[in-house]
Amino acid sequence: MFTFNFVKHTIYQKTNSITDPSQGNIGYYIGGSDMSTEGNFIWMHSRQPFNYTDWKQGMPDSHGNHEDCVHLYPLFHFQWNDIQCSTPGYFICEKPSPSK
Ligand SMILES: [Ca+2]
Ligand SMILES: [Ca+2]
Repeated sequence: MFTFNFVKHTIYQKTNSITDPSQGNIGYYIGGSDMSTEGNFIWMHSRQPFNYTDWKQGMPDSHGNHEDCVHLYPLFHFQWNDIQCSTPGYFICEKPSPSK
C-alpha cells in the first residue's frame, strides 16, 4: 500500500508535463495482467495474484472484451484501470531495495 502511494506521489511530483491525458498519455503499466485467465489478475514477473489493488470504481471492466493489462491512469488520478495491452504507454519497473 505504501509502495503505490509512493509511486503516485512521485509521478505527480516528477512528471507534471507528461501526465495530461488530453495529450494522449495513458499512464504507466505496472506489470499486472489477466491475459492467462480472464478476470484472474496476476503479476507477470512472479505469476502471483495481487495482495493489494487500487482499481478505479467499476474497474476492471475488460472493455470490449480485450483489456488485460493494468496501468495507472492519469484520467483516474492514477488509480488502476485495465487496458488493451497493445496500447503504447510508459511503464514502472520494480527493483530490490538497497541493502542496509
Ligand atoms: Ca481482461
Ligand atoms: Ca478498463
